[in-house]
Amino acid sequence: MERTWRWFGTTDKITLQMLRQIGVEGIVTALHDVPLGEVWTRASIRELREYIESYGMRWSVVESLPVTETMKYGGPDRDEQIAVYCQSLRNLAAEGIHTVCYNFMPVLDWARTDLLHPNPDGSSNLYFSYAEFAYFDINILKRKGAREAWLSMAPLTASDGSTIHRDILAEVDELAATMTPEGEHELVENIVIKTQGFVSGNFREDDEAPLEKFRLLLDRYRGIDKAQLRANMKYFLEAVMPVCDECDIDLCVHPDDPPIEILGLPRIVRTAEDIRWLLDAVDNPHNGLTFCAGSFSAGAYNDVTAMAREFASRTHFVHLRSCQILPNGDFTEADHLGGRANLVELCRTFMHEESRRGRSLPFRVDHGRTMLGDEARGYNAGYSFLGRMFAMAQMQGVIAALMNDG
Ligand code: DNO
Repeated sequence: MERTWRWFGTTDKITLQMLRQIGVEGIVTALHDVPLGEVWTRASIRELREYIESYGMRWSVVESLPVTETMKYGGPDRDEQIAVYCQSLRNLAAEGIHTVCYNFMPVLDWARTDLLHPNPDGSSNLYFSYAEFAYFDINILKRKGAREAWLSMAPLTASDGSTIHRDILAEVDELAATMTPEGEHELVENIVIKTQGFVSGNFREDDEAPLEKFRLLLDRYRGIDKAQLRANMKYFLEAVMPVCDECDIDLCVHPDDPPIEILGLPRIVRTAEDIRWLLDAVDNPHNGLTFCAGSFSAGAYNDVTAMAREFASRTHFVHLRSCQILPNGDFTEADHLGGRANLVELCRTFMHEESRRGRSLPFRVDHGRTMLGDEARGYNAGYSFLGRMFAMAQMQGVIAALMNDG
């Protein structure tokens, strides 16, 4: 499997010199400076590609070419935006880049409530707390109907399949009793700014009124239910597939992270049934999947090993990461050799797939612990250096052992 690493461009504190020393072969990146909705020009793609190549690596995967909100909710300018998207795809292919990751999550790209959740050993991990997320929704965002929605929320499922009985509203009220303005500020930073700002999403690190923007975006989805969002995704896929065919681009959707419905928004890339739907809706090998084991493993209803086996033939990019669901239903990111996703088994499955195809599949370790001083270096949330390097070495060992077994 091709060892790749997500790198955020020339301003990333983790440099290509560093990555070369630790054995990275391919780079996963995007033109992070291009504003949402604008064409990625051939010249800018070439410049970044040549920069990467000057360090002896290749630009293997684009993560992500952003699908703008209008394409997701079906706004009046969606065809215009699809044309921009197609042009960027053509330009990428012309520069030799043929694997493109994207997501179809409304408004929020990914969500966590705590970015430095302490582990007993002194390192830290990303964490998602239902109570804190509900607090953000009800007390900070003040979304209309939020309290009622959390009240009627379906019970959470534990890792062993049992039902978790939890009074989220009581927990929110308990949090409210001790919450400080700093605590609220931190939640907004974690949910909206620090996790979204660097992934070329809707929010920037210097956004002055992120909550206003958030509410406006949520508004755009009024009346968009699961069926409508699916229809919009199918429309998008049907429109871009001819370009993918013409340019041999593997487009691979990233699952919803976490795989739950949040903020009253439909999320349609969460479960095996969703993936089956989207691969069948436009049955073309170029319409593929980014198999993000971390996102899938955060949902107790997802059997990650079975999903890998079922969808390997349509997987074009693999994210190796594993989550642990806690007894109260919250989840945290586990060690890469632990948690719900059996990454050893997943490597075996994808290595079989590689032999079947006769070409290698790019993988990257997704996220990693923050450890041994990573926390003081100002890396992007979840994208530490030492923690990710440690995880990559673990995965490299697993892959070497499997290769040895034949
Ligand atoms: C977060 C990432 C996501 C992912 C995009 C893909 O760490 O997994 O930002 O890159 O959703 O489009």
